[in-house]
Amino acid sequence: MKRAWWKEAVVYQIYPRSFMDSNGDGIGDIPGILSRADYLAELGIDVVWLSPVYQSPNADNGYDISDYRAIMTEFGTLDDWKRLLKALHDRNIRLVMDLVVNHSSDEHPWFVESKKSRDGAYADYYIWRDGRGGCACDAEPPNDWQSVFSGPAWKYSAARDQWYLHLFAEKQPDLNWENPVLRREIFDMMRFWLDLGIDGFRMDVINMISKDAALTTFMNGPRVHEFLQEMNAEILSKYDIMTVGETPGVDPALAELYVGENRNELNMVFQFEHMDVDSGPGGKWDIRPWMLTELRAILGKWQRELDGKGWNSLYLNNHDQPRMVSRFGDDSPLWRVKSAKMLATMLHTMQGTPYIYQGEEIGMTNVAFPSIEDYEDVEIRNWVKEERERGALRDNELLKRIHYRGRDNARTPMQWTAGKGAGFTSGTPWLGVNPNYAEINAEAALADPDSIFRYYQKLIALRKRKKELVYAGSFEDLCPRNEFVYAYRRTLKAETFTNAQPESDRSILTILNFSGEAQDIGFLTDHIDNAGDLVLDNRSTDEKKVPLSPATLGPWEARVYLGE
Ligand code: TEU
Ligand code: CA
Repeated sequence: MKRAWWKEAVVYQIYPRSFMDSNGDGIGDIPGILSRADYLAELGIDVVWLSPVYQSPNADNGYDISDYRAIMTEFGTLDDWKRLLKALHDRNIRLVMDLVVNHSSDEHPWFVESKKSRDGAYADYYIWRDGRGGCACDAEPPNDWQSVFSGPAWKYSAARDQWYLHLFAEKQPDLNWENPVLRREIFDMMRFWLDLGIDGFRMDVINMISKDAALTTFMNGPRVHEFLQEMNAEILSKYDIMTVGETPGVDPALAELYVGENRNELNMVFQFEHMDVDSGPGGKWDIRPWMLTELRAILGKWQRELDGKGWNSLYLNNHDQPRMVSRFGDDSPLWRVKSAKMLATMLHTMQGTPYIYQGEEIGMTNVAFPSIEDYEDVEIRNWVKEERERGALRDNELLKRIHYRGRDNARTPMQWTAGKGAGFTSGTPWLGVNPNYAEINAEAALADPDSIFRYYQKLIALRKRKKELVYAGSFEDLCPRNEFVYAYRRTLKAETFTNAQPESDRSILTILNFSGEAQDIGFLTDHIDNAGDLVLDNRSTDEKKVPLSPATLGPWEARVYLGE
C-alpha cells in the first residue's frame, strides 16, 4: 500500500445553497462560505468538497449545469470563488469541486443546439433515439428505463422528432460519452478548473457515463473504464489531486476496477451499499427497519475486501441522505449528542477517508415539515406526483416516508446561532430552517467543551497523530451476530507501507454501543486486556468522573484503544 495525502485527509462536504447566506436573499453563497473559513480550519478538516457552484437553472440545485465554466449568479462571481480558494489554501485546506458530467442541464447551449436537429455540430452530444417500433413519431419511448427521479427516463422532443435519455430529471439530459468531441470538451473544462488551482474532483454518478449501444445497461457500462483511463492519462495524472467517484451499485469487486492501485482511474469510491440497509425490494421509498447485523456485515465486507487493493470513503450521510444521527443513532434530546459521537467514532476508526457532511459536526437532525408542499427537492416532488397518480398511498403516508428518507432532511440551512434564521440568513431561507436551531447550533457547540464539534476535533487530531487509524487493515469483527455491540480490531502490519514503515505492528480496537441500553461486554475482556491504551471515549466530562466499567458498555458508548 502507498501512503497518500488523500488517504490521510478528512473531507468536509459543503452544500452551498444551505451553508451560509451573506446577502440576505435566503440562499447560501460563496462569500458566505468564505466567512466561515476559520470555522472549517478550527474543526481541523483537510479538504472541502464543494457541491456544484456552476451556472444552473437549479432544477436539481446545481446538479443540472448550464455553464461549466461560470459560477451560479446567486452564489457570487468567479472572483469570489478565487478568494474562497485562496482563503482555504491559506488555511491548508484543499478544495475539491463537484464534476457533474453524466448529464448537463437542458438549458446548456449544447443541448439547446442538440435538440434542434439531427445533423448539427451538437447532434451527438446527447443520447437520442427513435421511439419504439422504429417510427420516430411513435408515442412509445425507446425502452422502459425509469428515471431515478420517477417516471420514464425518456422525453420526446418535437423539433428532432426523437427522444432523449435523462436518467435523472427531465431537465438533466444524459451526455453521450461515445462522442470523442464531447469527451474533449469535458477534459478541457476539467483542465480549466485544475489550472485555477483546485485539488480534485468528486465525480457525480461517474459509473453511469457509459451506456451500451443497445441500451441494456447504464451502470458500469462497457466503456466506462476506457473513458476513465483516457481521462486519467490526459488530465488527472498531470496534477497532484484527489478524485472520488460517486458509484451507486458497485460492490467491492467492481470498486476495485475503478480505484485499484494500478488501474490508473480514480483514487476512491463513494459507494452506497450500506445506505440500502433500510430499503426493501421496492427501493429507497420502500422503508424497512435496519439491523446492526446487516450494517456491520456490509461495512466489514468493504473493510476486508478493499484492503490493500483500493480506497473507500467513510460516510453515513451526505446531501442526498437523511441525517445520520436521526437514522443510525437517536436524535432525542437524551441521546443525540452521545449517539452522534458514537457514530463519528465508527467512521473515523475504519480504513478509508472520512467525509463530514455540513452540520453533522454539530449533530443536526432530520426535519419534519408539516406539509408536503414545504419540500423543495425534485426527487421528492416527482415521487409525490407519481404516487398521487397511482393513488395507493395517502398523503400522510407519503409525508411519513419523506420525513424519514427525503433529501431535504440534509438540506435545511446550516444552524449557526440561536438567532433569527439560525444565523444562516437575515432574510427568508430558500428551504425552512429546522425548528431545533435554538438548541442545536454551531455557536452553542463552540461554547461547550463536551459538544459533538469538540469531539470531532479530537477524532480528526487523533487520526493525524496516529497513522494506524488511516491505514490499518486486517479488519476483524469481534461479534458479528451481536445486534447492539459493534466491536472490531484492525492491525497495521510493520511491512504495510511501500514508502514508509512503522517500527512494529499497531492495533486499534473500537467498541461501540448501538443502543440506548447498557450492554454486557464481558466477552471482550481478553481483547480489551491486550488492546493497549484507551485513547478516546465519548463520555462527557461529568460521566468521566466515574471510572469506566470494564465489563459494561454504557448506552451509545464508544471506546477506542490503540496498542502495539
Ligand atoms: O446522486 C446520484 C445518486 O446516486 C442518486 O441516485 C442518489 O442515490 C439519490 O439522490 C438518493 O435519493 C447524484 C447527486 O449526489 C444528487 O444530488 C443528484 O441529484 C444526482 O446525482 C443527479 O446529478
Ligand atoms: Ca445569498
